[in-house]
Order: sequence, then C-alpha cells, then structure tokens
Amino acid sequence: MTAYPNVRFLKSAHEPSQFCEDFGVEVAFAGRSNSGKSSAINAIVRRRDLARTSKTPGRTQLVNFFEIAPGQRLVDLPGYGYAQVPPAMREHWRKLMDGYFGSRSSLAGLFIVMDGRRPLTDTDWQMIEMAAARNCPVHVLLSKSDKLRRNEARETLRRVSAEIGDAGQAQLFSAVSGEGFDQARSALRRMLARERPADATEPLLRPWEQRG
Ligand SMILES: Nc1nc2c(ncn2[C@@H]2O[C@H](COP(=O)(O)OP(=O)(O)OP(=O)(O)O)[C@@H](O)[C@H]2O)c(=O)[nH]1
Ligand SMILES: [Mg+2]
Repeated sequence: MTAYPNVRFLKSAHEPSQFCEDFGVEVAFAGRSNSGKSSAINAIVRRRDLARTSKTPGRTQLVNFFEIAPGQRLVDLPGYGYAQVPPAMREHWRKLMDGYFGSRSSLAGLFIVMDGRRPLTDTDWQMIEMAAARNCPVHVLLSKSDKLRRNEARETLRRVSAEIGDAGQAQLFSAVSGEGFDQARSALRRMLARERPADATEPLLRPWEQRG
C-alpha cells in the first residue's frame, strides 16, 4: 500500500514563470546530475515511472512538479555538476534555481541526493548553505549504497553526518536494494507536516550570492 495513492505529475517548468502556484507545502529534491534524484522520488512514493530517470546525465533542465496529495508537492530539480556544460546552460540552471529558491514560500524541506561514492561536492555545499540561510530542513540521501561495501557505506555515512553537523541529517539510500526507504519516507512526512517558519517570506540569500 502506498501512502500517496493519488500521486501525479503536475507540470514541468522551463522557467520560473511556469512554476506551479505557490500554496500548501512542497519538498524539493536537489543533487548532482545522475545522483539518483528521480529514482529516489519514484522509490519513496512507490511508483516505478513517475519521475523520469536517465542514464545520460544532465538531460533534464526542467523543474518537475508532482502532486502527492492536495496541497502537497514533490519537486524534482534539475541536476548540477556534470562535466562540459555550455555556459548558456549553466546560466539557465542558475536562473532556474535562483527563481525557485528565491520565491517558494511553500518550500518545507530539501532532500539533497548525493552519490554515496562522491558526496559533498562544492555545489552540494552551496545547496546546504542556501537551505540553512532560509531555515529550510535538509535531508541528505547518500544514494546508490548498493555500490558500496558495507564498511565503506558506514564510514561514508559517519563522515558526511559529521561534516554537515547541525545543517541536516544524512542516511544511506539505494533505489535498487531498498535500503533507507522507510527512513526517507519518515523524513518526507516530517517535512510535509512542518509549518513554515514565520520569517520564511523574508528576502532570501541565494547560495551564489553568499560567498564573498
Ligand atoms: N546501482 C544503482 N543505480 C541507481 C540508483 N539510483 C539511481 N541509479 C541509476 O543512476 C542513473 C541516474 O538515475 P536518475 O534517478 O535518473 O538520476 P537523476 O539524479 O534524476 O539524474 P538527472 O535527472 O539527469 O539529474 C540511472 O541509470 C539509475 O538507474 C541506485 O540506488 N543504485
Ligand atoms: Mg532526474
């Protein structure tokens, strides 16, 4: 039985003017391209093909909105960090992220999906800092844990948890083996249940503006 029997695709936005109406709560999934964001969304809502997955990194430069219940959404953000991005595409990504994080009062939490074999890239850190700056809870999925040996996985989790400290929580996750599904679903439930902090509509710092 799925907790979200009525989950459905709402829309893809190529630019901020196309975002869904900003009401209720939504939880966004960010992460390096090919880290497993779409696979994680599908696994968490128990739907094989809801969010499109791909072997080719960087295909989708769209913000994809899914409704999981009335007034509750998941958002699949375009991936970052793949090699050889044309400057125009990088600029497009920056504008989309800027538009998204700068405007969404309904944003109640951010999942950051990191390939467990190479977690905490510079852009992952920018995402963490951006979320912290707006009091947005962060939950890190160390994905593809099926590709790690057990002791490697444990050590990666320990190290990442220590490095992010109070900025968020981390867990192991594998869309293939099923590791971490329940933990991820609990984190999602908690985020969706959370009321927005009163100051959430204050002007926001953007990750690319914070650094000196
Ligand atoms: N072994 C393994 N492969 C995975 C896992 N999760 C995703 N993959 C594979 O990794 C590739 C990328 O997965 P996606 O879910 O499309 O990744 P994404 O982060 O949404 O990628 P973009 O949308 O391009 O940014 C696909 O070939 C998936 O089948 C996992 O837990 N284990
Ligand atoms: Mg994807």
